[in-house]
Amino acid sequence: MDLARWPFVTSIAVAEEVRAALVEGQAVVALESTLLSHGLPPGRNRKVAERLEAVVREAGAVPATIAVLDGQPLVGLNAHQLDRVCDPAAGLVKLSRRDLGPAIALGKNGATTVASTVALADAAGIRVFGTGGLGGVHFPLPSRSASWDVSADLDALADTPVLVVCSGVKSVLDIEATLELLETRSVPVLGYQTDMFPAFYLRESPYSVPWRVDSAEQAADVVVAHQATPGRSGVLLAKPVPIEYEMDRATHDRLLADGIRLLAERGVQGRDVTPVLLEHFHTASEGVSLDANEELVVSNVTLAAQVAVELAKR
Ligand code: PSU
Ligand code: MN
Repeated sequence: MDLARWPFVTSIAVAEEVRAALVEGQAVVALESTLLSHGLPPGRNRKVAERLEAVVREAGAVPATIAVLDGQPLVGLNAHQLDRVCDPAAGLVKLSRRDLGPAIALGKNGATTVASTVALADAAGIRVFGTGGLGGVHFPLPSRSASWDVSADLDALADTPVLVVCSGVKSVLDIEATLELLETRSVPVLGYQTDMFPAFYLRESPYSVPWRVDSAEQAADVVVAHQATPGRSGVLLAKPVPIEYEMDRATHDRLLADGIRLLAERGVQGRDVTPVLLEHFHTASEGVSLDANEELVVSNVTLAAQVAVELAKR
């Protein structure tokens, strides 16, 4: 036990079912709460929360949705806690990893991003996490030569030995720079049944993945082998949105251009960028992007559960 981390670990409330599965060495999949509270509209988010937990169970694993409620980090939520996460009236703050301390100390309600979910999952002993899209490197503002808006999700992957299953990064990001940074930080990037890195609503970005796997077994093999190499980085497994839900590229590019203009006009910055952009897509596409978002998360979480089941056998 790393004594320096002990106070943090004991402050986390792990749900009984999750704790039992971890003790028995059974498969557990961590799920984030930001995509529910800040990425999907009220009502719809609660249904998605339930669907995600259901697909994890169908695959033979235990779901652990992660959030902070009343200053308490929770790993595994009951129905009432999921209600609160999905209720806009509960006023959940979007918490990156750096926000965990303040939220705990000040007794806040918060939704965890990839970065903070991965940190809490790791502290609880969970090795697999499924989500929609990873944060990444934003394009620089016109006033700057380089971007300083780089998601903490990348740092979390760089120093947390967790498998993250997602559909790449949102197309508003600088995908090329994001992939470069993942290389610098020694995070292996695997394409699931694809040679191209996906772009969230679209199945392909113009960039190839360094490695490809074609089954959950192969992905589990890579995780085990990677964790035996020096360092504490995680693994990124990228699975494209299911083909029948991929957005039309022309529509996508138009909405993206409008979205970027909207962000500039409204002066949206920092942690509000992603939620505002997702909202714009969902409204302007009349729900087409919402369906795509839901289906890609469900498909990623299903794959995460399959890999977790494989890992539990080893
Ligand atoms: N995937 C989704 N919807 C989301 C997100 C991911 O389908 O809302 C969230 C995740 O929580 C991710 C965050 O960590 O977007 C990235 O935010 P930022 O770019 O501010 O780091
Ligand atoms: Mn950011």
